[in-house]
Amino acid sequence: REKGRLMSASEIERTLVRLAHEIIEKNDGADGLGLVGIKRRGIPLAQRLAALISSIEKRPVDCGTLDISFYRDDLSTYDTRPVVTPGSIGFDINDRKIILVDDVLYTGRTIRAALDALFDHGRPRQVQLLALIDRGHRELPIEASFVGRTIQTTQREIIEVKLREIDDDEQVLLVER
Ligand code: 3GP
Ligand code: 5GP
Ligand code: MG
Repeated sequence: REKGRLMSASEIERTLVRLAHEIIEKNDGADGLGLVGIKRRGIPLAQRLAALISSIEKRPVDCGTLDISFYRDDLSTYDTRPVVTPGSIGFDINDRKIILVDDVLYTGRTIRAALDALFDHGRPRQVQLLALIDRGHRELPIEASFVGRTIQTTQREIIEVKLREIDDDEQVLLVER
């Protein structure tokens, strides 16, 4: 059941522009930077941010992806951890400043798993975290370096993130389970 709209398409766009500037400000430019989007909706967000940073700084910005669905430590049905698909990140992360990008930050378990998967690919110099929405309810000591919106939610609420690349629609909704 829909309870309201949290962000419109233009609000998402403006927030991404602001986040791109924050990333550049915190990192003194785009030198050594690499973005990594976490499957599904983190991927188009990372690609848009990389394009924004690239046009602001007038230089290419690496952008890769991670599929961490098999890495979640709460999925006990998987008794072995799968090997990471080689080349999913697509650039050398060694000594780079990596920004993990996800749409919604919740318990933090996905990010913990993403860090595991990331370090299977190499040794970044630093890892930062960006979430479009922080909905609270962390179960691990993980916080985002860059946040689009902080939304206090109940456990029964869900943030529905719709992005044009995946959903043919673009907005953020608050939904009751
Ligand atoms: P995403 O992969 O595009 O980010 O976790 C898989 C998908 O399920 C996520 O999409 C997310 O949109 C959706 N989802 C919505 N609410 C929840 C939730 O409370 N927990 C999890 N794990 N996923 C959720
Ligand atoms: P975690 O609980 O590990 O922080 O989040 C698990 C995954 O589900 C992450 O990819 C996160 O983006 C997604 N997720 C968790 N809660 C929500 C939510 O309310 N809405 C959406 N769209 N994704 C969510
Ligand atoms: Mg997500």
